[in-house]
Formats: sequence, structure tokens, C-alpha cells
Amino acid sequence: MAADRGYDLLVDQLGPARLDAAAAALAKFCVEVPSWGFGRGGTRFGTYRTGKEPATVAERIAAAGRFHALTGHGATVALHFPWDGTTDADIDALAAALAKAGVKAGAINTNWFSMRETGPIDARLRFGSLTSPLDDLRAASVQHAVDCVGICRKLGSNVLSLWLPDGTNSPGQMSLFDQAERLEESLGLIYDALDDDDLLFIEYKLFEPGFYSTAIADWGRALQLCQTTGRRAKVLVDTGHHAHGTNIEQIVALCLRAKRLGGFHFNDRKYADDDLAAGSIDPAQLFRIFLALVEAERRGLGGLSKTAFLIDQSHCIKDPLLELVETVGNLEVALARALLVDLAALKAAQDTCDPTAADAVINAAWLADVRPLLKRVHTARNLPADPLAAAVGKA
Ligand code: AFD
Ligand code: MN
Ligand code: MN
Repeated sequence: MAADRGYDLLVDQLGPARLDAAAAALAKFCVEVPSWGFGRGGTRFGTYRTGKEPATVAERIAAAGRFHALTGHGATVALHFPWDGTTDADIDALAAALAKAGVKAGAINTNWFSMRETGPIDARLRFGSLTSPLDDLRAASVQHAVDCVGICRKLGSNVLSLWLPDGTNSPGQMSLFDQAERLEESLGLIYDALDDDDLLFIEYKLFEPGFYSTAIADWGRALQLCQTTGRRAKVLVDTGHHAHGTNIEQIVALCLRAKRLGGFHFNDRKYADDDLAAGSIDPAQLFRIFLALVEAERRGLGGLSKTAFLIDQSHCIKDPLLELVETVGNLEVALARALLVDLAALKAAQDTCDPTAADAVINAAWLADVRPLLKRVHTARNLPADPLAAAVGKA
């Protein structure tokens, strides 16, 4: 069979032991999907709903169940509030929908970029949330996060994930010192509301919506905030949130060495935070990120075993479910290739200053066609050998 010939070629190229180890690690690789990823994504120019994509919370969670059955990933679904509910009845309905779909709540995401219909989080939000100089709005913003901790308790999640849109558009708008001070104070109040085994993910982003300053603009500030806020505060790396050319795998290595990498929001970008399918624009960078994770795992830094792998994308053109299936396929390819790198040979070449040999070791894995390996992993887990083909009904 063609699949076995492809697998046999991999065995010839890389040896059975390395393939078996890679298959074992791939079987443990779990990617969390975003509830908001199952709906039609949009941009600031418009959202082009066809009427066929999930539109309600229940429809999105049902789609998450279909995704899980197709890929084995998405056992947990990241949720976003108030998008996924506001009342106790909403949360109860959400819990029922998750159970019916055979999936569980994952990270609970706050939202400080949408005004509320009632209450103090109104148009003054444009001056900031956790950094706002307006005491009532800043207190309401902290309370929103504390309410999300309550939702963690109700849905059985232990991850509170924060992305802060706070920033300014002009030099005089806000003191950079007050902005930093108010943020640290607000995060401390939120952290105090967490349970002892909860994690707080702090996500950074270079710009947007603020253009002159962003309260958490880079990994350095996110790491500093984690270190000042508490032991269980960790950096969340969104792969679309960096300046062009940033070496993301180096950020990953440094946060892992500091024991402060919480995990990822995977997506890809051409220009900015485009939320495109991870690996669709720059698969080589995705492979290098996973190689850093594999090396970290080998060094006992929990690169694979203690890191959360989430997708954060906006599916504006393709069918959202299909694009999420495509995305986990890209993530699996990147990880599979990273797992096939001969780390001992790589280190030997590095330690003897032989970059040609070192890059040859990496390229031997990068150039490997890992689809036969992935088909075996999927089949062994009673999943469709090719989930995307199965999803489009051609398997
Ligand atoms: C936006 C932000 C950020 C956040 C996501 C979900 O850029 O990535 O994680 O919304 O709240 O994409
Ligand atoms: Mn994100
Ligand atoms: Mn983003």
C-alpha cells in the first residue's frame, strides 16, 4: 500500500526507534480549539456570513464536538465571555452543550474590547480597562475577570486567559507610568481571585487597538508582569503578535528557561495579527517553534508536557470547521518533523561549531514527508487517517 511504502521510506531515512518515539509524542499532542473559531470570522471591514456556519453558542459547541471526533484534538474548547454567555442560565446551557458534544471547557478568555449594554463598561472603555484612570470602569474591568474566575469554577476550567487591548493613541493621552502602575495593581486583584491550582495566562501584542502605546506590547513586559503578579502567571505567545522578522522560537526558549511559558495562541500572519491558519504562510517558522519545544522537553523544561497549545484564528473565507481541521494538520506536521530531528547529532555539530552539519541535521527532518507517520498515528487512535479528507467527505 502507498501509505506503507511512504512509512517504510521514513524508517529507512530516520530509523524505527525515532519514528516510534515521534508517534508516541504525537499521540499525546492535544490542541485546544476556540469556541469563536467555529463561527464566521470577520475583519473591521465586514463579516460575510453564508448562513451555513454555526451562529449560536450551541451550534459552535456542537461543531467543536464534530471537530473532536474528526481529529482527536479539541477535547477542551477555549471559551470567551460575554460572547459565550452572560447569565447563570447561559453558563448552565453552555455546560450542557459541552457535555452533549463530548468536550470540556478549556481556557476562559476575558473580553475588555467590547462595550456592555449596561453597566460602567461603556464607551469610556476607549480610555482603557485595567489601566483606565476612571475608578468605576477599572473596578468593573477587574470584576469582569473575577466573574470569569467564577465561570472557571462552574465549568471546571483552571485557566484564565487575558488579552488586554489597553493602550493609547497619542503621547499625551495617559502617563506611561500610571498605565503600568494601574495594570500591575489590577492584575494583582485578579490573581488574588484565583484558586491555588489555577493558571493565569497573560498575552502580549505589539499594537492594536492602541497605536501610540500598548500596555502589554511584548514578551518582556508579559514576563515581567508574570513575575510581579504571581508564581502561576504565565506568558501566552500568540504567534501573530510580533513585529516582522521576530525570532519567536527564541522567545519560546527564554520563557521556558524562566519557567513562565503558559502556551500558545497559534495562527499565521502575512502582515500583522491576521489570524490566518497556523502554518499556512510560514510553515518553517512553525517547525522551528516546535523544534524549540522538543529540545526544551528533552532538557526537562516541559516544552511539550507542560505547555498549552491553543488555536486563535478568524476564519473569514474558508469553512471554519475545515480550516480548523487544516490547522491542526499543519501543527501535527510541524511537531512530527521537529520530533524527527536527531538532537544528539545536532548538539554534536553545534558543540564543534559545524553549522553546515547542524543545518543538515535539521533539514533532514524538515524535508521528511511525515504524512505516512501521521496516518498511522490517527489510525491507531481510531481516527480518520486523513481528517481533512474525511471532513470534506472524500475519505
Ligand atoms: C484578538 C486578540 C488576541 C486575543 C483574541 C481572543 O488579538 O489574540 O487572544 O482576540 O480574545 O485576536
Ligand atoms: Mn490571541
Ligand atoms: Mn490576536
